[in-house]
Amino acid sequence: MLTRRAAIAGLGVGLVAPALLSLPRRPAARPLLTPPVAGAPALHDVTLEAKARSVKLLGKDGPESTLWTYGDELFPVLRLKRGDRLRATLKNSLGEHTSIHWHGVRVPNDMDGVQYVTQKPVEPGESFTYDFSLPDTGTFFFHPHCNETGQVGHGLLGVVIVAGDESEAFDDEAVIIAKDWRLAEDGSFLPFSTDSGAARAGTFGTLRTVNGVKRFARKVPAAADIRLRLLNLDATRMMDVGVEGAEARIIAIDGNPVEAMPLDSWRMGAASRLDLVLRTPKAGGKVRLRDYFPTEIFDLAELEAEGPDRRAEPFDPAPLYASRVPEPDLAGAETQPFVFGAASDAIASFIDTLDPDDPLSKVILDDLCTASRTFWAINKRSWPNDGHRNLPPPLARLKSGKSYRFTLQNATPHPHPIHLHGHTFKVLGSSKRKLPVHYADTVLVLPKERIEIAFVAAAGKWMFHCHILEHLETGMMGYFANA
Ligand SMILES: [Cu+2]
Repeated sequence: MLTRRAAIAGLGVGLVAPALLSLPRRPAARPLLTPPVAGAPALHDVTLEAKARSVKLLGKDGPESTLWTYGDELFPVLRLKRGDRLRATLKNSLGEHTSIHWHGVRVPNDMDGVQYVTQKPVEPGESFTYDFSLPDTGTFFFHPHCNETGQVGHGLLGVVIVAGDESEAFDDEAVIIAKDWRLAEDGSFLPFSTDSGAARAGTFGTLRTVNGVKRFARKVPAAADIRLRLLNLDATRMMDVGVEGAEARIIAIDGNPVEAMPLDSWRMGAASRLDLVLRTPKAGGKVRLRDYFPTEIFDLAELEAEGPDRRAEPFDPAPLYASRVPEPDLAGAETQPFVFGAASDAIASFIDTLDPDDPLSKVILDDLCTASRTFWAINKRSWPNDGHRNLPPPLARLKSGKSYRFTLQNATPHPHPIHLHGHTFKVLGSSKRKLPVHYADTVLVLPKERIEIAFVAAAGKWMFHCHILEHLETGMMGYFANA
């Protein structure tokens, strides 16, 4: 059993120090390239049927578990190009209402998939068609937005890959989806949420998987530059990701290209994505993608090189094309503070600003969209539980097209991955860590940490919440109403 400490110590003594002496100087990061004009957009028509399906997650001799999936596949991957149009029909064959939220995709507000807030719930037997264009390249995902612990906990997740960021093609690509499951030994699901978990760091799964298997292994071409698209789609887990057996660079965060930077280790909260490129070893060599966060290191992937060498030149991946996310005006931005904390008595004193007939008010009468208890708050306001009559007013009303600078302050002893719908924000820095300036849609805010982000507001009602699913269900969620 190798611990993180032993592995790092081993690396320090055995590998890193002597190797450094002989390594050529690291070339300066090459800047991102200006994206070309997108080609003619293609139309992608897909049907995503949300339905129950039996899968042997506990091994092929183990019991069956009843998962909920989009179609016949666990975690379907939709591949499109920047500028393409996606027309995705959600067909609900479950016994409860659902929707699809396109995490990280800058969609029009009415395509954002939040029940009651941006659309009517898609009831059992009903369908709903999402229709929008993909403005940005990157690695994204999709999931429902009510009863998230239950629906995502059962497996309702899919991936959207928007191509068009590579100025030179890599030799291979692997999609790596990390997600744990709350399974009993007989294959049935354990309760997805517990009071002790929801009020602390979250309720963890009992089975850790990547792409639905306990040990994910794959063959890759030898001496090749391969791209890994890693998605942390767990409801709770935080990971410290690193690579052993190959030189690796981070090339995108939450799908947004960055100037290639060496991967030492990168911390990923729930809902975060990381794109890496690495140079594989010669045939027979192995590369491990590892999570150093748990006491016992977990291997997310084992990649074994095979076949003839693909490349002889030194490892220096071509820069990606830059994203086209609107650049916030930092000098002219309005600053707003947001404190993520425990629920307080303030939840009892909501001002009912919404008309009870407003569709938004219906959200709290629906027990799929609210929990029965409240532990968390944003700026002392909690997303209501089902004991409240009305929704709280929005956290703020922003002006579309205007730049905002938010400070995100974590006043709890637990990390919170904070997600803003419909926007890609610029992470400017942290009060505790050296973070590169980068674009993201979800940012991990550690205990006692303050993170600054900036973005240009878009029109509509946009959710703002922690992506530890139990936290959003027990109060750590709000919304912006932007005109
Ligand atoms: Cu949280």
